[in-house]
Amino acid sequence: MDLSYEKEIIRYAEANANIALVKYWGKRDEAEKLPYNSSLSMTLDALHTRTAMVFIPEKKDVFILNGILQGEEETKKLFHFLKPFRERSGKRQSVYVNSYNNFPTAAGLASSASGYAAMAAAADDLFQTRLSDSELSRWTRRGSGSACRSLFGGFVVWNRGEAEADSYAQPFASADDYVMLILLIHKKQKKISSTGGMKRTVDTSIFYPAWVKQAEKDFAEMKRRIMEKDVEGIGELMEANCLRMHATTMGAAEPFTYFHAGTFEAMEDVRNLRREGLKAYFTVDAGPNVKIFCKKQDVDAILLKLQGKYSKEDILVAYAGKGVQIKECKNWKALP
Ligand code: 2P0
Repeated sequence: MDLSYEKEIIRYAEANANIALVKYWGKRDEAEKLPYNSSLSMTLDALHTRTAMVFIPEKKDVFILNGILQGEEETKKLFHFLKPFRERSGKRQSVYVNSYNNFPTAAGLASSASGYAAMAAAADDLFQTRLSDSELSRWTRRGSGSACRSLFGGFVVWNRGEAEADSYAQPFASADDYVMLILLIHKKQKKISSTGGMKRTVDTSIFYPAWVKQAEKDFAEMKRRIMEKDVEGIGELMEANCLRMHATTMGAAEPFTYFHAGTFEAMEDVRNLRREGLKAYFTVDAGPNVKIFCKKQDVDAILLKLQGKYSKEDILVAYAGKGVQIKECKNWKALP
């Protein structure tokens, strides 16, 4: 594949991943990706996707992800995602998209969140659609639900909304006092995608109605605790909400779990940190890795304890990230 289009890249969009403290789990509308419940996340500076997009004189779009030319299925998804940008702008040219993540793809580290957020911002910039924040979030949501939250920095809320038009994310509060540590338990691609796992849960889990009912309460309560800067309250509710989400998968037909043995062990390690007086709390997404939430001032003490058991390379330290940004570059290949 001729990658000479790389030379034409002078701008790109950079979006951070986000980790939910109150999870998005289940869609009431698959095509529009409308959730059953509202969710709340923290945007993380350490994990990002960079996406560059330029017009090309080809018949079809070209999509390169992490240096690998994507096949028909992924390119079709991209084409579908870009449709509204083309319709709104009237610009029909094909595009060359070059995108990469600075972290493992599809291992429960929210690669689709930063991926689609960067894609939407790059498209908005290239097609000059100049969407409002809420509209950009709605269009991003159609790519991947959690991505609509990655457009913004700090703590972000995604209100489920009553209809398509009011289901989008908004910045909620600063998360500058907090840190999310990411313990890499397993870096390989997961067996059950979050989209697939969510659908199986919605369709078959006997626990799903209870999840929906409780998640909306958790969402309201989490907002209160964040405003009160109550780290223990935030952490305890974050853990409970995470375990409630994962419980739904075990009530599905057929039952499944994203947890590995190492996930359980890491959760217990976090509880042990608390027994030793440190305020550390876990959450787990649609993959085996464990994220640990704490205050900035406690991060060194927590790292010291964790490093007795986990290697340095397996612990990422993420501070509050910013919202999506458009950046200029002279040499795409030379970017760090
Ligand atoms: C979240 N997850 O709130 C939850 C918690 C995983 C567990 O959002 O089908 O990739 O593309 O809308 O956004 C992952 O699901 O799913 C996710 P789609 P998405 O972060």
